[in-house]
Amino acid sequence: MRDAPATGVRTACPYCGVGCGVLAGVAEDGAVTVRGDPEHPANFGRLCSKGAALGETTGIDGRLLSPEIGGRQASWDEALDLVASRFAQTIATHGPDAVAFYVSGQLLTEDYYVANKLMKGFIGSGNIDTNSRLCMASSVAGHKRAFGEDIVPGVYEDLEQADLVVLTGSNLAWCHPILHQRLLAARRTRGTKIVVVDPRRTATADDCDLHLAIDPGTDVKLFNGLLAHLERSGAVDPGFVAASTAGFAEAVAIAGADAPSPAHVAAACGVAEVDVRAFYDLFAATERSVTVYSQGVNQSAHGTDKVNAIINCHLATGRIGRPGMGPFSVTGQPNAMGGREVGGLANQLAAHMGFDRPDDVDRVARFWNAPSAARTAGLKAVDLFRAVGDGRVKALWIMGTNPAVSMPDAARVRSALRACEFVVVSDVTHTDTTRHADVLLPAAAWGEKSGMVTNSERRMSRQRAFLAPPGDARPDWRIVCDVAQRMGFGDAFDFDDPAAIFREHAALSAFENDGARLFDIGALASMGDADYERFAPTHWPQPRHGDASQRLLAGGRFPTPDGRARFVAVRQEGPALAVDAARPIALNTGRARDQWHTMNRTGRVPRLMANAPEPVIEIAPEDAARQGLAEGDLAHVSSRYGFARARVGLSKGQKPGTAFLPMHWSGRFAAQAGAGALSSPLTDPFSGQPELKHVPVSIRREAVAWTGVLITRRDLRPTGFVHWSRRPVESGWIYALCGTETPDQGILLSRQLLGAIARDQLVEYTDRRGLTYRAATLDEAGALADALLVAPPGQLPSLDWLASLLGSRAPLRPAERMALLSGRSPVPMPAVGRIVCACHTVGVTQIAAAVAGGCRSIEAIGESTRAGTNCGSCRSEIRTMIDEARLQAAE
Ligand SMILES: Nc1nc2c(c(=O)[nH]1)N[C@H]1C(S)=C(S)[C@@H](COP(=O)(O)OP(=O)(O)OC[C@H]3O[C@@H](n4cnc5c(=O)[nH]c(N)nc54)[C@H](O)[C@@H]3O)O[C@H]1N2
Ligand SMILES: Nc1nc2c(c(=O)[nH]1)N[C@H]1C(S)=C(S)[C@@H](COP(=O)(O)OP(=O)(O)OC[C@H]3O[C@@H](n4cnc5c(=O)[nH]c(N)nc54)[C@H](O)[C@@H]3O)O[C@H]1N2
Ligand code: SF4
Ligand SMILES: [Mo]
Repeated sequence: MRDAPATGVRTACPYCGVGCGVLAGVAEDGAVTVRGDPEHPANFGRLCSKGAALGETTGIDGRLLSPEIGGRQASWDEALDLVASRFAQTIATHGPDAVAFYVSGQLLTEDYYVANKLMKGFIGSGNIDTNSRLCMASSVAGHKRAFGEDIVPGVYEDLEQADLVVLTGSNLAWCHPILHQRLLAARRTRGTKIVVVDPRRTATADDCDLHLAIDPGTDVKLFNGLLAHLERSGAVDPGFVAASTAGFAEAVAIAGADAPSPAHVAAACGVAEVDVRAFYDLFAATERSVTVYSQGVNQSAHGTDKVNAIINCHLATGRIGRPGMGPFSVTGQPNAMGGREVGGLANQLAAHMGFDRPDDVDRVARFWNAPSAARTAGLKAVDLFRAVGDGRVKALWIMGTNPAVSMPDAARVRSALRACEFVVVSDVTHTDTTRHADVLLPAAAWGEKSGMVTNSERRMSRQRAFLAPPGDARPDWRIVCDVAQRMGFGDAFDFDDPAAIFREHAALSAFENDGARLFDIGALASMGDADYERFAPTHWPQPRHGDASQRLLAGGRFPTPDGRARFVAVRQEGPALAVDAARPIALNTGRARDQWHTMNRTGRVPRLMANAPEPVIEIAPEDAARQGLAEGDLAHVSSRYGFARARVGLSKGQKPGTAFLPMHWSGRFAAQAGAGALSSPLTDPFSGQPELKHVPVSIRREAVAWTGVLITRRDLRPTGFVHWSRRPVESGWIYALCGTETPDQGILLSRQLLGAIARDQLVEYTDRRGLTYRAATLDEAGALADALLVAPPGQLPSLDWLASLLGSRAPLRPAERMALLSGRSPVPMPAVGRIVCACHTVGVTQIAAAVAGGCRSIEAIGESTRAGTNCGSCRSEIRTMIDEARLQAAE
């Protein structure tokens, strides 16, 4: 890690919803340096492994540098004219609902605002949806049912002021690492109890007092049981329930019928009764309780009910809106919250207004002076891509998201994109989605664009540019405004800069808002350009007059017509698709520690790829044994929607009958390893969010006959392989290859990938039986350019040395040349092994050596190797290594 200067441009991290402040600078040699902003109230100077590696993602390698039409370079004028005219023609012939936008929680608020304004206000269709449909939609729907508005009441300090934090369906340690570190620090001084509810034993579950490994999808049962227990044990706050809520009696009666006893809940959720009782007693007895939830709750065909089952328990105890208390849906993307403010979901209007209220529709239309504004909700993501597939939507503009990978039933989404008459994609790089674009628009990336983002605790922070966009790249808001202007809506999109857009967004939040909508940032509507530039992280609401307190829903008033919150009576229902004999395993998908979504940025950083370098499906040892699968085998996984291949990883943290595949692997980093191809498009009836956490699959072993590895400086696209994956190393890539063909065919395929190389540059070797092949090429200076090794499974050497030769770019010494084809260093080199600590690049072998040398605590390992001393995300893995060593010593 390179140390950043003490000063720099104050900006915000573009990854998760914690929303950490970053100080970014450009060193004299042009390298971008980053460090945590000590003054930012989300992180107080800390960054996780992904944030700390931001400086390594800003290069122009792989960037889109100019607009493209049908694969050829074009000018902005030509591209923008074409987009505007094709959209206008489609609307003129087929009506406004024949076009759509699919956007992203990674856009800045200003980008998002103008995209929504163009579609809903001026094109006059509700057809703008966002990847937040796959992410936060169930929380939004649950909040609206309970509170009348999409309100996250709490702030991060609540996690530090609580005595009990329940983390359900959240792998906070990996997905919101800095917030998790804040919680753990508070726990050290306060003794906070942590309960984790997750079918998997995650890194988060490694640091808790109680882990309830419930069966997938049984959350409603667990929380219904809790509500019934709170009532039985006298933990309900009758004053709050009477004064501030409605529907308690019915909700508690149904919960009691659905989950009559801890014994029943234990059996239904597949956990021990003593653990259920322990959780219920702890919750009943602890006033300062926060329940944090995320995708294990939202990404379900009953996600909205799960959200309300949780909120019900907080309403019953009056634990909401007060210090150290409340339900807390943590947002995933950096501006998921901002997207909800501008109304980016197809069933929302701007500024927390809704299509379900005619006054709101009219108000937004008047504010925008847009008489033909949309009056009805548009298509939600899964339905939207269906409509694209069957030709109802004929022109689609995708911005800042990669649906060919991240949508469920991804094969169908790809064929919809292929079938669509006109696809526009705005991105910063080529992706699996850009392959389907008729027009490709190069967007300015993080560090090059300016605007606002809002984090999980409703805190707005500025992203600020500190680099010039490369080539012709432009910020998204400008691209949208340019198209709007060409479609004849110039007056409404005549913005000079993001500040002007933000002021309009703030003004709309306050427009005819007498306090009925809590999202009110009217005080910012008159902010001058200089104040916008200086804007320090601030919570909303920020009304012109009235209450700007940080915690919302305090005092027992809710933004419903009668001011009362609603209990929602819910019943446990099964997952949308049940496992059966043909597909006996419930596949769960989610995140790895150091990767961001479809890897377009984090997949290019060697140290972020080093912890989990290949696509791995985690399976319980019992299930693996039944299927004849061993660690490292290649598995063929299939659901009713499609298939994927990944390496087998045996994991005791996986419940028998379940498996876990990371969502990250796109076609740019592996062959057919995408979770989206397997995932289910069946959705929650209220939120439209798909059940990404549960799909029945069968898993079988592929008989691998040969394995290979290519270390190369070149960015290649393997084709024809049963399986490959790649990871970056310094100065190049490592491709892991394998196949079910005969070894000689494997050698042939691999040599084709190596390509035609002049014979004088090539050294090669094939064994007599034709099972092993080794080749290496050197550049003019005599440094290693490529190395290809093919061998029967299990017989490839360690790659540390060859990778280091590639990285050094130094001419090889004679001894090194001699050793090249063996792949083994002529002199012993310190082994690193798979990287555990991505911040300080410390590997398994180094940590194991420190443990063997007597280090028996995470702190001791940190002192000896530096591992675990920066962001802390790897501490649970280090602890597991120490524990395993202890166990072995005891045996
Ligand atoms: N490293 C990293 N961090 C990220 C991201 C990333 O790509 N990489 N993405 C960001 C985004 S956009 C998001 S939305 C967040 C997501 O953050 P999280 O929601 O914390 O992450 P996931 O891994 O998707 O899922 C969380 C957990 O839900 C569990 N789960 C599955 N089924 C169930 C169930 O039925 N009940 C319960 N209670 N739990 C279940 C899974 O086992 C998993 O451990 O992360 C953000 N942070
Ligand atoms: N199976 C399965 N699928 C899932 C999930 C899961 O848990 N399991 N999780 C879901 C969730 S919660 C989410 S949030 C989604 C995320 O899924 P996606 O949104 O598809 O994932 P990203 O890889 O973040 O895609 C963002 C794209 O925006 C581009 N980009 C970056 N900066 C900019 C910019 O400034 N402007 C523009 N125009 N483009 C930019 C990036 O290059 C990248 O291609 O995946 C969902 N899909
Ligand atoms: S926790 Fe990590 S990924 Fe999330 S905002 Fe902070 S530095 Fe970025
Ligand atoms: Mo997300």
